[in-house]
Amino acid sequence: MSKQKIEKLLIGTKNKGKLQEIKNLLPKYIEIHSTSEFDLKSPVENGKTFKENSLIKSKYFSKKTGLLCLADDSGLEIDLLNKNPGIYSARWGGKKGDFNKAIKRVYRELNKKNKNWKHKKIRARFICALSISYLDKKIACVQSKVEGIISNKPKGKNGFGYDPIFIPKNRKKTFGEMRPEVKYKIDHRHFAFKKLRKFL
Ligand code: ITT
Repeated sequence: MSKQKIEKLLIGTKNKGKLQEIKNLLPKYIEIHSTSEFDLKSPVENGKTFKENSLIKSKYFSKKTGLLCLADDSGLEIDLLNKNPGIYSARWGGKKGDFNKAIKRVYRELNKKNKNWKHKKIRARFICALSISYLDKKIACVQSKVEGIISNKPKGKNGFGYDPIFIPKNRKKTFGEMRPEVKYKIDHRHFAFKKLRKFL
């Protein structure tokens, strides 16, 4: 598999932000397909880790379409919240995926833990597990992360999800304030992709 170049690949995600970012990371010779071309629901993500959930998605979408599938399971771990929302990051946005709501919940939970949190460095990291499967067979599964802190207010309109509240290490701006080309070169997905490159 590693010697044979991939020609066609389905990106097994319903998240438009991820899809855009993944399209940018993939080599241009690959013919990319997205889940919107098919009438498919998402699988139940009942894994205990990012990697398990990523494999659930890549296997599910591959079996449904017969295409080789790349899936991403990702999320934000906040140390003061015992690493939550973690694998539940999407669920904190509710059924409609409302990230204003998810961000408000992050601030509410931080307030509960420590009223003074805005004056402290709240360590956090984005994690990304990427997997490639063909039908029920795992071809690859890798994970990477980017360390940072939580901004004491949401900043910036770029990106998606929790981008407005995450400031990567050694930077001043949140991901939400960065131009996409800048974020794409330093985030969790970029580093996971580096590990995946040998399979492409
Ligand atoms: P799919 O399962 O269809 O891929 P999803 O949004 O449900 O879409 P996840 O279960 O992996 O995906 O949830 C990850 C959540 O973590 C996602 O909804 C985002 O809110 C957040 N997230 C992941 N990567 C992010 C990034 O680069 N910037 C901001 N938020 C991110």
